[in-house]
Amino acid sequence: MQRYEFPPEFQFGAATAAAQIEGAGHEDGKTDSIWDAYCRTPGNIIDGSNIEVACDHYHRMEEDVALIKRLNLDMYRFSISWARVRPDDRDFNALGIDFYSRLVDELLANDITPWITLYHWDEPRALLEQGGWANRDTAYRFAEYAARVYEELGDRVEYWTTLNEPWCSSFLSYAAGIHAPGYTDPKQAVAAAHHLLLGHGLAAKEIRSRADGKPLSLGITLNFTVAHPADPNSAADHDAARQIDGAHNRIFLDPLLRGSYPADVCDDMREAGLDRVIRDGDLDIISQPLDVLGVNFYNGVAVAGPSGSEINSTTPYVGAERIRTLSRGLPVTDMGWEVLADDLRELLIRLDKEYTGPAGIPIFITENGAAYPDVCDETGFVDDTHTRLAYIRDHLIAVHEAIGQGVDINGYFAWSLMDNFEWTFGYTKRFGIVRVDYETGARTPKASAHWYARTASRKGFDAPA
Ligand code: GBH
Repeated sequence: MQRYEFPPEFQFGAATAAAQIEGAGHEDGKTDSIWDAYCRTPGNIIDGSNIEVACDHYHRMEEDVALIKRLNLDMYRFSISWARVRPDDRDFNALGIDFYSRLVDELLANDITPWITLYHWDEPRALLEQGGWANRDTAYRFAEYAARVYEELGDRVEYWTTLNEPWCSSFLSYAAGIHAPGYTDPKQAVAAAHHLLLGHGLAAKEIRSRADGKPLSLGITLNFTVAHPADPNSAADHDAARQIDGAHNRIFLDPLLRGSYPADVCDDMREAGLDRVIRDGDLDIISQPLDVLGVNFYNGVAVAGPSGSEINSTTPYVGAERIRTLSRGLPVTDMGWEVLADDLRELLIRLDKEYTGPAGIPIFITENGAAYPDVCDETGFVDDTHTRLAYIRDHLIAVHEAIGQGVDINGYFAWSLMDNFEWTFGYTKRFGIVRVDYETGARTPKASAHWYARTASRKGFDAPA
């Protein structure tokens, strides 16, 4: 056995998102988010489910905070529902704001640090009627909403994330047609990506200007992939890896941390109109100083260019439609995503070298985890020792190794605290370290949760060498 010890200041947490857990879809003044609407169209969600009730967290908030406390977690990352706080993008809703204010107070009373994400994909449907993120004005609406939430909660909350995974809310949502609103228009996707970044910068300015000496750790969370050329000797495969890296990682990293879009990404996305949506001054707004970078990581991929063989994924990438994802023969999760913790270590070392190190900003892993087809006993207990627990343990080892190589990583959030609504997959995919019985609402910690609770309290664990 080997001991993996984390620095005493390293924080352990778990993450969720409003639309995935809250429910109360139309209560206390909340009106439709784009996901409420998306769920109503038959065929969009594979089990035909919706988010009207989800995990009923809105009504079980105190119980859920007590659960986080029992798991010894230092931090809890949650998101605020824009449609609850500002229904229809009109008047701010006092009852909606009050829910989050009570949640923050409950966390603080239990000595758990709140970490707020302002946008985890659930804007008011009214904004979509104006074009959603393809409309530049949405960035300004987002900054207004962010400013108000900060005014309400900034006295008690230090950690603020503007956006969760802008790749998903642009390319997956406006080009791939996989997430709400389900569009398949590369031009709108590229506009959405830029307007999301602009919204981030505008919101960051509003928040920073209101901090007024209060402790503030302001950042953004990106989802990263690690793209390997399927055949290291193939120039076409290397170019495919370059494009995927550009379309997932660098298209967001470079404007944020270097103040410009990468030249090759501009070329790849010229036809989709990337250069046409950028206005003078935008990049200065986008490259606001960051205090922290949130890293979400699930899996890497091997990719091949136009001359490869077997096709097993059809994820459309703007400017890279002919790229194919090939199996590396690794074990996969219930999502079909390959499991290789080394990819996370490689990513963290690269981010440190090329982006966060030079900028002098720390990394937090804001999401990492896995869905597996759980089997529970009659008490609701799931023994996920050899699936989810192993995934989280191996990725924490990768984080530990990256820290050992000098990467400044200050914390890790497991995705997710509890089983929840997995977007297009409805309730069929379980990412929780805590099981949710959707009939009764009962929460039951899985083996992974027990292990994670021990890890959090000891700031480390033992694992086979
Ligand atoms: C996150 O997104 C979300 O923030 C969270 O809400 C969600 O529940 C969670 O992850 C689990 O899905 O090209 O087939 O190898 C995940 C973002 C983007 C991760 C696509 C996997 C590549 C899949 N995902 N990515 S593939």
